[in-house]
Amino acid sequence: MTSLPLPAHHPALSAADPELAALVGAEERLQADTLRLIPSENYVSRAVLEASGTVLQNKYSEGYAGRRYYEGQQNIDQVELLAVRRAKALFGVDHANVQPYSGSPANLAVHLAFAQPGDTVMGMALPMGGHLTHGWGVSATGTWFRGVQYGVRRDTGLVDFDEVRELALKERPKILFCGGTALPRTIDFAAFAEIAREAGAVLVADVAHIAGLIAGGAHPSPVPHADVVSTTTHKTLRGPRGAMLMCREEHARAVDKAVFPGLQGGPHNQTTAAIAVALREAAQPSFRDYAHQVVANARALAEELLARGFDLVSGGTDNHLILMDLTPKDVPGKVAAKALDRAGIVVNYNTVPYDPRKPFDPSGIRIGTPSLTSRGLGTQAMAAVADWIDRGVTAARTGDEAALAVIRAEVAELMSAHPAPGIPT
Ligand code: DSN
Repeated sequence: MTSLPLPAHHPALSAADPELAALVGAEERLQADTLRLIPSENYVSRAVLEASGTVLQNKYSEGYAGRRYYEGQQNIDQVELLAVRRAKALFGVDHANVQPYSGSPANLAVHLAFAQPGDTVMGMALPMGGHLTHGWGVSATGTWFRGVQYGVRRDTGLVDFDEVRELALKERPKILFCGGTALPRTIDFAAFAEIAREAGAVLVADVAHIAGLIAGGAHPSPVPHADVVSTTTHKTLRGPRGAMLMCREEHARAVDKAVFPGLQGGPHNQTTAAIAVALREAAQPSFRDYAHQVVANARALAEELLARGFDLVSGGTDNHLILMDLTPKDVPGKVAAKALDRAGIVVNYNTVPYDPRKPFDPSGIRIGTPSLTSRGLGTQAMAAVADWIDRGVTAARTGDEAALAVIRAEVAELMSAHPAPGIPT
């Protein structure tokens, strides 16, 4: 039995399973006390958390609203239709499917909808900033399909559209993915769309990282350009862990069929409800302010890091994300990430383009500003954040645990002044 304190705001859980309740409480404290810089994470509101924990999870509802394989859908149909309606309005799309369990199943569903096993699919290489599910070799999308991959230029860290066009015209993929997980710059959806048209490919914009920025008007929308938009709902969009596929009407049937019955069974209705809540939140004027502040904070943080001699891939950022190559600092990414974690700063180690090191021990770290912005930190706080990272990376190199402990105390003090959304104090 753990000796961790029980969270008083989870009375039923604490009474029924104190061991688990204590771990939940500990995670709440960890998320409250630390500076969370992983760019794909965020803090959801209490309303989103409550919707995720409702009795909607007790219900099976395979199928779609009005066409279910189970009875008793009077409320579930309304929940799903509400989420769909809000997604369509927020992103300006013809069709939205809110049932994918998460981003990877959503992208696999796209493969089922538009390609046959063995067909060629094209996406950005994982070590260049792409995603596993865009045809990378170790993923089902790269073993059941024939993945071909583009990258970024070594000198600029940016996509070379001449290279993408040349590859697409040579390989003629059925699907062309744009987007990824470590892309600090604006995605030129129009340029990708032109190449996809020339090559006869379906263009899928995977905007999982930037969906909230798009909803808030802080990043251009893929909607006029892409055939399909794939996104998770839990990153900058600040919803529950889930995903959506959005598309033009002409692709609606193929997408729906691929999600169910092609890939999944019953949708997670409690998640659908929480997605609906998050979409309502994202349609408020305050969310536009949030999205623009995320970008302003990332830009300010990038400037502060550059001023401290950090090497940023592509020289900076246009969005919420910064990718740093720590080679000039003489510290491997993993060593730095683990030291920063001990200092209360949570990042992830990451490959950088053309990384000579291995993915499990790469040269870089990846950081972002969605979570700290959700806690109300503004550009004026970014000098302190950069300073902590700088001191933390130096301490990682010299093995100075005392310096990490000092940073941890300073971080906790700042965080205590900025309560975390969704976490009772
Ligand atoms: N795992 C997500 C990320 O951290 O970017 C992508 O799937």
